[in-house]
Amino acid sequence: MPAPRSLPVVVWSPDTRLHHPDAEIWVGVRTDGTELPERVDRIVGATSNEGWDLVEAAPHGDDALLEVHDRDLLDHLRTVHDTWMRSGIPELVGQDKVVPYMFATAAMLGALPGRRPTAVHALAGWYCYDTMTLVGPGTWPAARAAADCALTAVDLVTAGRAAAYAVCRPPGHHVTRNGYGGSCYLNNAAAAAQALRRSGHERVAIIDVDAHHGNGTASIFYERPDVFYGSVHVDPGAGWFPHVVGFADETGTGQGAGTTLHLPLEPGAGDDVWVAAVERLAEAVAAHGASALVVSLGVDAAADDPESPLCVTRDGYASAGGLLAGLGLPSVLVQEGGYHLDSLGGLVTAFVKPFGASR
Ligand code: SP5
Ligand code: ZN
Repeated sequence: MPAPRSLPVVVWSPDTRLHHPDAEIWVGVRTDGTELPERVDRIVGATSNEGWDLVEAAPHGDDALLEVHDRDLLDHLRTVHDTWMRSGIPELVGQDKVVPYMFATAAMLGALPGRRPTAVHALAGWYCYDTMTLVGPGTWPAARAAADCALTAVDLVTAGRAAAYAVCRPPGHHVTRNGYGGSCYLNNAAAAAQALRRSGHERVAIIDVDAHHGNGTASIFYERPDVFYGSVHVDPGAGWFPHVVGFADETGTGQGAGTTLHLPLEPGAGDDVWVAAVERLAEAVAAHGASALVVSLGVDAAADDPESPLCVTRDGYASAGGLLAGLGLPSVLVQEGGYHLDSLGGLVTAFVKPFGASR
């Protein structure tokens, strides 16, 4: 029997497993990767146990991606691993993943313009802004598949589903127009929001409940009046990634003044304050007049998660899902972070479930 139309539909792709970040370089040390392919298996397993429809992502062209990213970022991600493998570096030092060693920040350039480097080991840091987001042979096909998951979810919602959840992996909210980092390569949520705009929604809202501020998404839409970005996250000023942005006084600029809302929370914050913040975000979505919603669904704010100090429970995620589903908007839910394998699936289904309740 086909599932009733009101159940959430889950979009995935086996290709999202092709990215293998077996290591992250953190403070100069090679540490184990956290954003693992097994995340997909855990999430898909949990959604299957709920009996939700599972749909494989359909390939999409680059159009929606090119509206939120520069073409040269896409070209770089597609080609850089091949270039790296031909560069002699793997034979020289044994590094077969693309890792930057220098970054052309304002500290290096001052008033000088800076020129795109020719050496691939320098080029790596022209686009990647940290040392934790390595590129291997499967990174581009996986990142592209993750974007296809998000865009297929948009198609399903545009065709009349109330909500669709995309198992995007690798995640995307740290990717700016022209730079990547934070375990992210392509901004799936931004592409989804832009695709919803193109499908006719004049005002779209993105709500980001990942434990970290989505600096990529925020920066892409910071000057846009039509796409609202609201996020609850651990206070970057308390020492957490992305450290330099995500503060409450960043509210948008120019035409986009007032369409960004950042709600940073103290480390240790639990369900009461976190759910109250999500409620404020939901109110802001309504005030913006959005007719469609994108959720950047990171579940790394959970107490068990190794990558954040927030202490949200499964009940907290369920309440947050209920508040956002209660807006009654066509909704595209996009997976972001969440690294505790044993609790990952339950957190995701707790949040997504209210989007399938009769509306
Ligand atoms: C999408 C997402 O949740 N990205 C998280 C980016 C934050 N990464 C900061 C990592 C800080 C160091 N963690 C130690 C990991 C050791 N493997
Ligand atoms: Zn995160």
